[in-house]
Amino acid sequence: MTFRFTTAGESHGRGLVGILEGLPAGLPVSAADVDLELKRRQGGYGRGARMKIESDRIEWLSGVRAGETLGSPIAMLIWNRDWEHWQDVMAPEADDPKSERRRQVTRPRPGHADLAGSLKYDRMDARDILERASARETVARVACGAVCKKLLREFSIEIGSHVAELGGVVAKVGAQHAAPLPANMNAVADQSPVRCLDKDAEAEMIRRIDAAKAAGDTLGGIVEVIALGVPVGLGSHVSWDAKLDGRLAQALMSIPAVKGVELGLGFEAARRKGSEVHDEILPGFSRATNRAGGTEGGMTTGEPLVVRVAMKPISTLMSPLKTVDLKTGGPAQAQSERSDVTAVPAMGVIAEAMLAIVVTGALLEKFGGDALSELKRNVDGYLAQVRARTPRGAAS
Ligand code: EPS
Repeated sequence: MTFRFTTAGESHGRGLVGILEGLPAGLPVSAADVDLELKRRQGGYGRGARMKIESDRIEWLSGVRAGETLGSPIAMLIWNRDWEHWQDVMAPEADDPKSERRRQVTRPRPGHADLAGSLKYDRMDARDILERASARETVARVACGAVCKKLLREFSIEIGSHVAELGGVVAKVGAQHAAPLPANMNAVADQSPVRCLDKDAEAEMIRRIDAAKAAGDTLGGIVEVIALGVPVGLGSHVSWDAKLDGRLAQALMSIPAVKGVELGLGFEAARRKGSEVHDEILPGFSRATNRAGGTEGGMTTGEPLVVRVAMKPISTLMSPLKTVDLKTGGPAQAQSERSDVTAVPAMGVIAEAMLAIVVTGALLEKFGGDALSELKRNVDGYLAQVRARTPRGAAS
């Protein structure tokens, strides 16, 4: 069964749906496991009033029975509480031709999907675009990612993230800094209002969020996402679309407002000599360093996957930029709907989900199995084969 996932739903519509197909039967999973991740995504200093309205939880629609997956498509539903206030605006039924729908958006926001989407889909009301382009959709991604994380945990693969930069403030903790990452990274990061592991940087980030809010502006940042325990050999060098680094870049770049994805040293590798970039191979096939960020030739190396994800500032500005009105064609100020000042802390949780989904896809592709027991046997057999290659007398 091919592994795939998709989502459906609009920001102020009835709700969101996440569908995962191709997971093995017999994986223990509960709504509480998923809701925990949804709660993490809702947090973060700099979020707007919407997060006070929502309290995201899933309802299983299919694919799980008696606390275990069935191997059939897993569908999860998350209701939008805010829909109560938007029922008439979002109603699927046609309006009385004499009345105009409320809350139309005709002044597209620079940086949002509003303008390109309205032209492409031939819409006069950009709400037809922005409702789906909204990052609210990421709730369903995080739900799917939470189930994937459960599967990965069965193989001791753990995924975490922290905010490495926000509003131009750089945290001095992370894979590229001397200060090591804590073993329980998420537990520590989740204690911080901005999910930052550097207390001094955290205080400055909060100051900058407050200042941006006061100025009607928004802030972006960079998150570092890390997967520990990933076995060597996921993905492949043989074809462009099999390469795991490419698949990670695509998945992470698809998160709303993400503009850059780096693996390991990323762009910095282009500035260094080869001797200062590549990770020397030690007896036992371990590495002296992990500057590659856990992939070589489109395959995992067995070292941690380290991905940095850059998010631009949110495009809804309370002090709006210039635009053109879709109806009149004349100059205007962009629409300023209620929004967040920054969603960088939440983006880390979303990036974890996307990383979990990609690694799950690669794991299932390599090892297959209709039941978790079968998948485990397949993984164990492969790991034994790799261990048998370790030269005699080498460190294990
Ligand atoms: C978003 C705008 C805001 C955010 C929303 C994403 O929503 P609203 O317009 O309802 O205030 O809060 O994010 C979420 C609702 C969420 O769950 O993350 C946008 O335009 O992208």
